[in-house]
Amino acid sequence: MVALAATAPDPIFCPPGSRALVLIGPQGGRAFWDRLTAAPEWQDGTPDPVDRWSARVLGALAARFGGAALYPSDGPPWPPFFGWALASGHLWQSPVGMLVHAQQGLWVSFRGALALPFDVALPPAANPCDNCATRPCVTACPVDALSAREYDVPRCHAFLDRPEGGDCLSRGCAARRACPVSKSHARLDAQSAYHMSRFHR
Ligand code: B12
Ligand code: SF4
Ligand code: SF4
Repeated sequence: MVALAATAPDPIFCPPGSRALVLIGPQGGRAFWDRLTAAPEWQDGTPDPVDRWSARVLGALAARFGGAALYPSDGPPWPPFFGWALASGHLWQSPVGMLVHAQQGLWVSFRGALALPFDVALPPAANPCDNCATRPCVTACPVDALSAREYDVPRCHAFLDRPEGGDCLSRGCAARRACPVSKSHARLDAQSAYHMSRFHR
C-alpha cells in the first residue's frame, strides 16, 4: 500500500491532537493483491475479507504511529473520503466524476486513512487532466453512464446485466482503464473482477 495524499485532519472524524490525515491505497501491479489473497482474512472464507484485512493492517500501522485509522466503508454516514481527497491537492475530480490521482489515474482507491499526531507533507502534484488532450475516459463507457455532473448507477448496472457488460465485470470499469495515467498502476484483472462483483451483485 502507499500514501496517496495528505491533508488537514477533519475535526469530526479525527481524534483530538491529530495533525495530519493521510489517505492510503493499493499500488498497481500484483504485490498488493497477492499479499491480500494470501492473508488469513481471505483464506477463512467469511464475508468482507478486504475490509477485515484493511482493519488489521491499517489499525496496526495507526497504533504504531500513535494515531487512528478511518475506513471508507464505515457508514452511512460515510466518512467524506472524496472531499478529503480533493482537499489534499493530490487528487482531482475527473471529467467522468471519479477521482483522478497524479500517479494512479482513475484506478485510485482507498483502503483507509491514518489520522496522525504529527505533520505530514507529500511532494506537490499536478492534475494530469490538464495535459490530457484526448480525454479518452469521456468516451470509454459504452452506455455514457459517467459524467462530471452525475454517475448514472442504474444505467451502469443495466449494462453490466447484459452479455456486453462482461468486459467491465471481468476487467473493471472501461473508463478507469482508458485513462493513460491509470495504465502504469493497472490492477490485476482478478482484483478488478472481485470489486466489480461486490458492486454488481
Ligand atoms: C456510496 C459509494 C458508492 C455508491 C454510490 C455512488 C453514487 N454516485 O451514487 C456505489 C455503490 C454506486 C459506488 C460505486 C463505486 N465506487 Co464508490 N463509494 C461510495 C462511498 C462508500 C460513499 C460515497 C458517498 O455517498 N458519500 C456521501 C456523499 C454525500 O459524499 P460525496 O463525496 O459527494 O459522494 C459522492 C462521490 O463519492 C460519488 N461516487 C461514489 N462512488 C463513485 C463511483 C463513481 C464511478 C463515480 C463517478 C462517483 C462516485 O458519488 C457520491 C454521491 O454523489 C465512497 C467512500 C467514501 N467513504 O467516501 C466510495 C468511493 C467514492 N467509491 C469508489 C469506488 C472505487 C467505486 C467503484 C469503482 C468500486 C468498484 N466496483 O470497483 C464503484 C463504481 C463502479 C464502476 N463504474 O466501476 C472510490 C473512489 C474511486 C475514484 N477513483 O473516485 C471510493 C472513495 C471508495 C474507496 N474505497 O476508495 N460507490
Ligand atoms: S483520461 Fe485524461 S482526462 Fe480522463 S482522467 Fe485520465 S488524465 Fe484525466
Ligand atoms: S463499469 Fe462499464 S458500464 Fe459502468 S460506468 Fe464503467 S464503463 Fe460504464
